Amino acid sequence: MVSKILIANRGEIALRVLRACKELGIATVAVHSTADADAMHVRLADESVCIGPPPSRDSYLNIHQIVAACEITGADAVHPGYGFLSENAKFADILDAHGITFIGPTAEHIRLMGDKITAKQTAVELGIPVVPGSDGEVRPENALEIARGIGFPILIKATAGGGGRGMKVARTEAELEEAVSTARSEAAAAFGNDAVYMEKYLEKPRHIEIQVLGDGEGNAIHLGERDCSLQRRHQKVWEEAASPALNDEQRERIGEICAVAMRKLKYRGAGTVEFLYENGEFYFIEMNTRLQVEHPVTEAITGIDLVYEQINIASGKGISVEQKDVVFHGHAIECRINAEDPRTFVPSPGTITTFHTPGGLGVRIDSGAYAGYKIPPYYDSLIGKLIVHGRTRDECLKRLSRVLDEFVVDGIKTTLPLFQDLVKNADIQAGNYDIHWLEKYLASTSA
Ligand code: MV4
Repeated sequence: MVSKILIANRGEIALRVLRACKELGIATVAVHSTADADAMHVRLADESVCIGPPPSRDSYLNIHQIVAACEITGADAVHPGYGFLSENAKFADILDAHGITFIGPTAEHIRLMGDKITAKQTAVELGIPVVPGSDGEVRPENALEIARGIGFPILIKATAGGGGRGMKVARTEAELEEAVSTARSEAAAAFGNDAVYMEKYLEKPRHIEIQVLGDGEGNAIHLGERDCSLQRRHQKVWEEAASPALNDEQRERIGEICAVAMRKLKYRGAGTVEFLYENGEFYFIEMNTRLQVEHPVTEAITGIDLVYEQINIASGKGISVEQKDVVFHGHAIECRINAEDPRTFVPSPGTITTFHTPGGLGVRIDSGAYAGYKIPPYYDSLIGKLIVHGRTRDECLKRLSRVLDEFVVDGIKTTLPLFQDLVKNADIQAGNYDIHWLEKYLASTSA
């Protein structure tokens, strides 16, 4: 049982988790840094604890402070949100040692998926299709032989990586040695681990991810896909469900592969299996063992509250729906509204003077922002998410265009104008884009 949840996060996701707790009748504890004393998640929680100074490492990443806040308030469970400690196996272990429920997978599954080589090996064992590549780590002395076996172009990735850091493309044999050496030193600098592996480089894939839920006892379901191909520097900008690239049969097939895999793994909680998709084929790249920023598009088309499911699973109540009862309705698009210059993406912290949010059918806004709110400079620049739902993709796009016209944020720069442009773009309207589309578009429109 779970009766009081400490939310170890801030911003819109802390609010998102709070809302599910309230609907479940579970008491909430907010934690915050000194920079977030005026934040909405602090105001709306039943109790709050200040856990340290502004830098994340001293507050939202400070495990001891968070455990102490649980002890002080009597919280019996922690929801980590995304980012911060959400995929920290040590945190899950420490909570366990204190008899506090971590609302998420086992520490063992977090570790398994946190190492990209063991994640990929596990995917193979579970019957998930992967990108052709090296069998584990590649040492510089074996690189050429392994690369010849895979075939060029080759992508070198950090074992400890994720999010695109430490990746290097080698298009020819001549480029290989330097690419391996650069990837290794970048990996060492970024992750303190210079191990790398190799994959066939896919030139123009889409990024399609499958949402899964498992009860930890061998029952698991999938909730379809999200298309997250529209990214800039590995930061997602626009996500949608369903993917404009998939038909029902492809969705069923890859979804079922993931659900079966999660049953075999006895996966617990919410997870996302990430794929690259090219020429009708799916290639596993990573699995995220957390709730993701873009989860609302899945909620919009399934009607299933993912945080409610996470909490029920952690309470031992299992998943509230069976696979046969999961039905997809219409189309949803999420726009990440960042406090950034819409052209340069330079952060724009400061005070929001006007915050007028749109409304109407099919509109959801997840945000902790309000008029008078001062965005602190210490954290990521996401100030809100706009999620629009329609019966068809076309209806969703038209609604999004209307909603963007209503949205007013003054006092700071935001990425709203970028979405005004994207929603009118012919490629976007046609669903005709891959993982490189947005960066090419931004380069072509920067005059
Ligand atoms: C790839 C790839 C092409 N081929 N793997 C980037 C982040 C990391 N999660 C995986 N990434 C990629 N892996 C192979 N074999 C291209 C990328 C990639 C990418 C993937 C998803 C979304 C945006 C991307 C942007 C650049 C590169």
